[in-house]
Amino acid sequence: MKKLTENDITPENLFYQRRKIIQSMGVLSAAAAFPSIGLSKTHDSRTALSFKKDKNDQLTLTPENKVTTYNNFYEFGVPKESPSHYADSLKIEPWKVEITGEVEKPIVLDMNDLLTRFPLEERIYRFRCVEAWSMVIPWIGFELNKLLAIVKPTSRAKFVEFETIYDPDNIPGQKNSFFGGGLEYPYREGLTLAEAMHPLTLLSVGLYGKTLLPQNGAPVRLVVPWKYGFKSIKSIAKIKLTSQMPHTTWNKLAPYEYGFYANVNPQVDHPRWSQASERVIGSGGLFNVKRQPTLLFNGYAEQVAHLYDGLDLRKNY
Ligand SMILES: Nc1nc2c(c(=O)[nH]1)N[C@H]1C(S)=C(S)[C@@H](COP(=O)(O)O)O[C@H]1N2
Ligand SMILES: [Mo]
Repeated sequence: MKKLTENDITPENLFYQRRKIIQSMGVLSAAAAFPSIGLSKTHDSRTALSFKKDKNDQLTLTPENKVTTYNNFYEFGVPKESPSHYADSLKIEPWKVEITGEVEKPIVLDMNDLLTRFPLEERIYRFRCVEAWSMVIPWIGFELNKLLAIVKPTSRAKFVEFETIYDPDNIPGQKNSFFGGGLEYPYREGLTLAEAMHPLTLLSVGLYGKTLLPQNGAPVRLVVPWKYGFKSIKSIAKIKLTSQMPHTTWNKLAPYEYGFYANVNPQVDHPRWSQASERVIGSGGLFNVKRQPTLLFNGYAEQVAHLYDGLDLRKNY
């Protein structure tokens, strides 16, 4: 998979180093070289949300400008800064999310439903990408189980499959496979029903007090804080309850590297790099981004370990 990732080729400190060198040449302005940094957006689609505050003050938040400019959203290009440049082309109005499959009451939610039907709450969660970097993000959303309670899964429902919007006319990576990192689109992810029902599993419609920017998966994305970030699928258009384990995008591309479970685990390395520690995005100075140990289940073991009783976490990576 992530055949070559930004992590392999452009560590963040190198990126800044590059930018400094270009600035110091005095020829190019930083804005010309890195439009996302030098130019603020001419318009900002975000609106303020009302929500119940998370009282958790144990974690140090990643600066908002990192959360919105250091992204993985391959539909809008592979380099970390690409989604913040290009994801504005995502058409989010009107938006519909279909919930179908093994349910008694299939429904379609529109934008208004997503923002008003379920009381919104803030959740300050650790976020750990499989590429060994991490953030702490104040998400806003509601528990997926609240939505599942409305559609009523049948007794045959064992898994939940998620699909990102498919709209190649407005999503460059879906039109051009090279731009889109060679993934098969639409992007798909999945959870077991028990994982989907867990109170930590969030459908997020915002972060830092406002609705999501497109690069973060507007208008609605999944957040599963104890799993690697690729499980947290963005810009969801379809949710389907199934009896069979769903095909998921990264697992299909490179099954040996990306499992269905993808639980954060410092003891199970990625075949091409260690998962024992992680770079803390936004920490330290330009040249000394902090590293910290990776935590089992990303620090949520107490809440989620029971979901995997009797499962070999090495085999089921
Ligand atoms: N549709 C879609 N969802 C996606 C991705 C993607 O490329 N396409 N990347 C995943 C990966 S690898 C990560 S780490 C997170 C990044 O979320 P963030 O950019 O909001 O931090 O989104 C996940 N969801
Ligand atoms: Mo990721």
